[in-house]
Amino acid sequence: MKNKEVADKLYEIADYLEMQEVEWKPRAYRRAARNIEALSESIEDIHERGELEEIDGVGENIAKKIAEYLDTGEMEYYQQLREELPVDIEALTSVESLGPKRVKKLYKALEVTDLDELEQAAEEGKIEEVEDFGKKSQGKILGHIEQAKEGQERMLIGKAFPIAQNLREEMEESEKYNRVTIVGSFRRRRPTVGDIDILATADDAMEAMEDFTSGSDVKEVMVEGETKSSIKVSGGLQVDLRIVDDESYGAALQYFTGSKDHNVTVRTIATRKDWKLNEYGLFDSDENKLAGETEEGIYNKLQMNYIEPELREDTGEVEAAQKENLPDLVEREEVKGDLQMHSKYSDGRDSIEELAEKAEELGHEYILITDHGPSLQIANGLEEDEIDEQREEIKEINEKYDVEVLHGIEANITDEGLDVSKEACGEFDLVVVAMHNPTENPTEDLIWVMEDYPVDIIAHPQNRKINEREPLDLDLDRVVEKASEEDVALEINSQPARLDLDWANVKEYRDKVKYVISTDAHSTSEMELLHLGVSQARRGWCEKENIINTENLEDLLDYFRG
Ligand code: DGT
Ligand code: CA
Ligand code: CA
Ligand code: ZN
Repeated sequence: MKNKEVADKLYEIADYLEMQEVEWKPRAYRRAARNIEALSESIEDIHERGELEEIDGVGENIAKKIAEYLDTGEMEYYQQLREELPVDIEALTSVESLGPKRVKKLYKALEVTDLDELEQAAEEGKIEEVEDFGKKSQGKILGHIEQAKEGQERMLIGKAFPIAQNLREEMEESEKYNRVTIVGSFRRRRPTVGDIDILATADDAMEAMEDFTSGSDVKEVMVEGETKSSIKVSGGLQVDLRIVDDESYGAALQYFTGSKDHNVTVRTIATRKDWKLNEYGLFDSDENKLAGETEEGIYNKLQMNYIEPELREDTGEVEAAQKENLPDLVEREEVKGDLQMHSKYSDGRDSIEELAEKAEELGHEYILITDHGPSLQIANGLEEDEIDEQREEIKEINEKYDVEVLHGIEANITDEGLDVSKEACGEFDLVVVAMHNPTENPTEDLIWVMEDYPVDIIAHPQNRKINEREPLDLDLDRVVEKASEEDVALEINSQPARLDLDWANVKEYRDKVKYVISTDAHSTSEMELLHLGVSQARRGWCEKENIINTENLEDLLDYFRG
């Protein structure tokens, strides 16, 4: 599947065009790229049917370029842009505070083309001399280069998801493999993954490996062996495949799911009994095999409950499993609605009606429309008359559809306060607030807004962007205390780069405050991301009771109004 590869090319084209200060075109390329990334089907299949133009945001022009790339492996337009400005745009713009236009300035002034050259120029103090840069921005660049370098190595799980799922499906359909499971950090749903680890059984291991290393999406074969192979697929993602025996499949699952720290703790339990645990099984001191076919078998033999993969981070789960005290983790099917999404009224792609239709398809009982408040100009925030218009439209839609469409807003907290008046807040079904740019005193500001306004939910409380932007400097103890006092829920946001509140904090505060899981979708396809937020809630040990949008509509509204 070349979806990510094609999307990356289009993103790069957008950046190159932005460097050349071309208007509106960059947005068109980014939109197309985002939609291609979100496809669950492979773009090669769509191309084969001649239906590239049916992808949202892909017009004749972009479709031609994609077709050229899929047919020949090259895209002339891209090559041409790259020759004009031969810089590693993807890497350079991944440095926080550097956008395409500033990258161009650095290239023109200092011929900086990649991260190493950028680092060198900053260290030598050359950047502060460039027009529009100063000592401060030079310092900032230096401070963020390391993060950018790391960011290149770990991929967001949301990005890796379609690639991994597709690989797994292809393998499941092939006769070369019998059982196939994705393990490692992916199975634990860590927010970022270093690589994808796959475990399989096969009648003929060599044949299976050959099939794996000659797949259509293989960019590079790094290791090819009878039990383990490593390849690189589009986007530079590494995939490891291990072929194991049926009778030790459970032991291998347990071992290769990790985390390493979890495994160490589990192994200690075995060692205390004078037993041995490895990827082949659990053995007593006479090498008799006690368990290994299933994971449950191993955990149970060690006198503990089965531990869900999301919990295996060595944060107390082994002890809880021994005491039969593990949480009964919340499941995707238990979530009854989605409490953050954007329509065309602000920066979303689709109409409220399209969002409602999609919600019904997903089986939601309710959704909350939360377009941005007026202060978020870059996201086309709503003005008062648009809010009224929206309210009317939602009334009409509610007459046509079974799903309950609630009228909300994502009001923005700035140094000037909340961008929606108290009165206006009172008119919404639910009020979501967020801080999209840090204020002088983020903790104080969140607290007084909760005190003064009828707030229901704090969206992406830490406002982090994984690999890109540090979380807000918040005193979460105090925010949580106030939120709990005011019946305000904290959001677990499902956007791949956000996954905010972070799972470790989710775990820390789960008995002190309630959560909601939302997608913050900017299109109907992003409404499918809910499972990512659910997985982070699970990593945070949440049960159904911790998540308010597992309640039906009536109880949900009672909670917030109570
Ligand atoms: P990643 O790839 O950095 O996102 O994280 P993981 O957890 O997927 O780590 P990875 O790919 O290096 O290895 C997959 C799993 O295999 C890991 O979670 C635990 C197991 N494993 C690999 N090497 C070792 C090892 O040297 N010792 C132990 N105890 N377990 C290992
Ligand atoms: Ca891994
Ligand atoms: Ca690995
Ligand atoms: Zn937001």
